[in-house]
Amino acid sequence: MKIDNVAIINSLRKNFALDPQNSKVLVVGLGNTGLSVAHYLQKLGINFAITDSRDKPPLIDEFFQVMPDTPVFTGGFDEAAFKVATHLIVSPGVSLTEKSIVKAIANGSKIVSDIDLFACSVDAPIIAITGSNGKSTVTTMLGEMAKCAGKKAGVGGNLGTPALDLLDQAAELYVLELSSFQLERTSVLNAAAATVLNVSADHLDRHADIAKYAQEKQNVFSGNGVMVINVDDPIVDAMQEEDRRILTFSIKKDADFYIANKGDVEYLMHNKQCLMPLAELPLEGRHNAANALAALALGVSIGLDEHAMCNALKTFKGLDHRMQRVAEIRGVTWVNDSKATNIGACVAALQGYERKVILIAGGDAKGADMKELTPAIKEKAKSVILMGKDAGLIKQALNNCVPVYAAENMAQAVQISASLARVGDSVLLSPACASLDQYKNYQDRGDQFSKAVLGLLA
Ligand code: UMA
Ligand code: ADP
Repeated sequence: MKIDNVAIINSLRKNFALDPQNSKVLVVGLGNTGLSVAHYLQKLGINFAITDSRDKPPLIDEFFQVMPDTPVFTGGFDEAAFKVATHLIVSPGVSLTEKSIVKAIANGSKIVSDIDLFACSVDAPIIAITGSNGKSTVTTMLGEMAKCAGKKAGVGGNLGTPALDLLDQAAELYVLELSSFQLERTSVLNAAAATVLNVSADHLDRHADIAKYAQEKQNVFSGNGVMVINVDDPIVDAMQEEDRRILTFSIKKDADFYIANKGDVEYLMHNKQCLMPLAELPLEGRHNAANALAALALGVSIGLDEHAMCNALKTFKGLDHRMQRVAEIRGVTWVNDSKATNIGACVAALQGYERKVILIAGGDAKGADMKELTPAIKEKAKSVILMGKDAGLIKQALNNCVPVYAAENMAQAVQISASLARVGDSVLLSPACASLDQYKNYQDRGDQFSKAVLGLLA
């Protein structure tokens, strides 16, 4: 860790009264976050115990190899460990409404997140990116932009490398994707620039309602850095604070970063200046123009060169499982948007099409009201193939406004789609739901889709 341990300990003491000699730290969750926290605490010489409710957490073997002497409690949350803990470092996958955690907080334990620890440990500017959709795309875009501008950036957080593991390499700036789960338990983030890309219903099985969820997202603006605001989204627009430097972006109206026609050509614009033709952005969908504008605004706010940033956008390939073209077979285009794990992402995908598509959707709706999907499906889908746990909810919400077919698995969904598709059609996997009811994760779901599609060639 190329960081000054004394300065970090002082910061932890000041912000969290966390003291290596007297505090009793309990790390809750032994996944990627828990392991990164464990490495961090070990390097600082802070003793801790670790607990996970699962019998065999995924990284337990790796953990024992490097920290064999640390107390580990698995197969349930150990009451005794929570009782003595002065500080709980809780992984994002664990809800703060867990009984043991609620009780510990009532008894005076402090909640600290891995993002808090990270913020206490770096001097380089942090760019923080959250939102219901587009986080990974914008985070990756900005990482590429920094590289093109000759800056060494650490890129991670909810995407890829856990934040604390980024400390292992020196960086001139950090680009962090942050989830609502990470933000709800973070109190000292002071990002140099931050954005909430958009807010639409997601994770309502964990957050009480959309207002509470939006409030957790808003936490990304804590401190006094630049606020990058999507003025097309009323919930985000209302987050603007007085006395802050604000950069706005919009794909619909005038803003600091916006889209305008010059002759027949649409441009990405900054304050009346053409940055690049939109057609040179090699990504499908209008929502990706918004993502590009957000990334440009974030980059400008920390002084990255605009020319270099545009060069990065022109060569940006996009991420797998997001509007990814799998194949064109017998005149039918097959698109994998498996990462569309909520309604907002599916609606954005559908809105990108001029012709009606065949949509494959379904999975775990995570408590969302599927009726919000109906208008976009009515307008943009010619038929829908439903699968997974909440297929019934979607079918009910659609109320026969389009033909609906049931599939038990992806192979069947692809077969049904193939039988319906005609030359010139697109088949879009954009499930509007999480995948965990039927798949290991969204990548597994997308891979199974691609495999079944390519199987049609045989
Ligand atoms: N779990 C238990 N008991 C425990 C601890 C965890 O049952 O004691 C379960 C959780 O309920 C969850 C799973 O284990 O289902 C993983 O939880 P975790 O917090 O231990 O996971 P990590 O491996 O630490 O990964 C977390 C993020 N996971 C979640 O927020 C669920 C990862 O984001 C993130 O990459 C990683 O930290 C590093 O920062 C994943 C994710 O799905 C990709 N994020 C959600 C999203 O993008 O929608 C928010
Ligand atoms: P996140 O990290 O927030 O989940 P991703 O970049 O991984 O975001 O994209 C997730 C899903 O959301 C994909 O289906 C993608 O096509 C869609 N998406 C990306 N950007 C946006 C946006 N700005 N608005 C709506 N949907 C988006």
